[in-house]
Amino acid sequence: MFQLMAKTVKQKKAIITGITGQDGSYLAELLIKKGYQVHGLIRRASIIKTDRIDHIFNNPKIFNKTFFLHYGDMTDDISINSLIYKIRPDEIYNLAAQSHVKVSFELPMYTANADALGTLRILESVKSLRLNTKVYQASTSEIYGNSSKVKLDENSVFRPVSPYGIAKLYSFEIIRAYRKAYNMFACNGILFNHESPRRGETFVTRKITKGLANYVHKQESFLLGNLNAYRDWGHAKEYVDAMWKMMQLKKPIDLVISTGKSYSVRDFLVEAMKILEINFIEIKNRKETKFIDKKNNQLICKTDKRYERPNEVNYLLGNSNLAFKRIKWKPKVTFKELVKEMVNFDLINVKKEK
Ligand code: NAP
Ligand code: F7E
Repeated sequence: MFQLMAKTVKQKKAIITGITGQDGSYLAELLIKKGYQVHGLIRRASIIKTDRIDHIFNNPKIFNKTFFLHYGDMTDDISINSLIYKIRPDEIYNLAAQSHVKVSFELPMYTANADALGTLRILESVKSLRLNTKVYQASTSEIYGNSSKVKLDENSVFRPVSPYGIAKLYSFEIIRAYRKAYNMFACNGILFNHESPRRGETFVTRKITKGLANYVHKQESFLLGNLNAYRDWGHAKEYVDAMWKMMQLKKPIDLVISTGKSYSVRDFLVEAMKILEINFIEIKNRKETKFIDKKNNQLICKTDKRYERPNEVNYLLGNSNLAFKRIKWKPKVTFKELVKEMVNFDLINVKKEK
């Protein structure tokens, strides 16, 4: 009897765009564990860049059985439409984006195409194919722009200041508009910064942990931009859990996903040096700030204007009370634990590279 019942449970199908990214890789693991058939959208590149999903890709029990990869691009209508037509998924997690805020000032058109119109392409495909597919959109705290030092929630004002934030605000609003106009299950997770050992190496947290590992093993120094910006940093693994929980709700809602604590870039750097037992002195002049190793007088890192942005978001702090109420989501990993995990990961990796 039990066997008969088990057979009738339909395996859910999900498409993840951005599967090769930090969040895509954690989400793929989570959905596979939950018994989903997972289809990832992947861009063609001249080099192999599936590092974050190689452990899934190289598992013959999973690859092409419950986990599939398909070439496509968020800027290419046909690839999005034909993938959705072919798979007819129960859920789509739209995580693909040109996700670097500073790069968005240099590539504003491309960022708008991928990050704003890409979402529209998904919504239009689901709508025109008359599917009941649920759509999750990876929204971001960058849509708030500069706020006073208050906890930001679902009702705060959105005033983005970067091409990235503005493209993501378009996506946020188009998700809401399609939800209302066509009664679609479409929701936005307004995610504040989330990091992990899988974080891209050009984002500040990973720049710091990798930079310090290089300093420890190879005595190389590194450059940073604005040390005074504050971010609400959580762990990516916990944030993908929130995405899935949002998609299991009966009715779609938008939720802020954050830790409720904010630290500066300087705090992150200092905490990482503390873990590595590096005693430093900070020397400031009008041009730059330097961090010098007290032990040997060597330069650890210094600031450089080239890493500053034309518009900066100075302070971000989220309020996830609604997420706790509606999906029982609460982050557990503390700031110190997050920094420690990333520092230890890079320390071992750089040692292996040597
Ligand atoms: P990530 O590591 O930069 O990954 C981005 C993914 O998008 C990669 O798989 C990338 O593919 C893919 N992609 C980029 N442009 C594409 C295109 N034109 N067509 C198809 N795929 C494309 O980002 P993440 O940290 O995992 O973030 C996931 C999502 O959440 C993003 O939408 C980001 O904007 C948003 N978000 C992130 C944070 C955060 O703190 N991490 C916070 C709020 C919102 P390649 O590997 O080929 O480059
Ligand atoms: O910068 C400062 C920089 O690039 C954080 C993305 O996932 O989160 C991320 O965007 C802060 C900024 O992340 C360097 O000026 C100093 O104030 O790590 P980041 P971000 O811009 O907050 C949001 C929520 C997203 O949605 C995005 O997709 O650190 N900073 N020095 C630096 N930043 C970088 N990248 N490099 C530096 O050398």
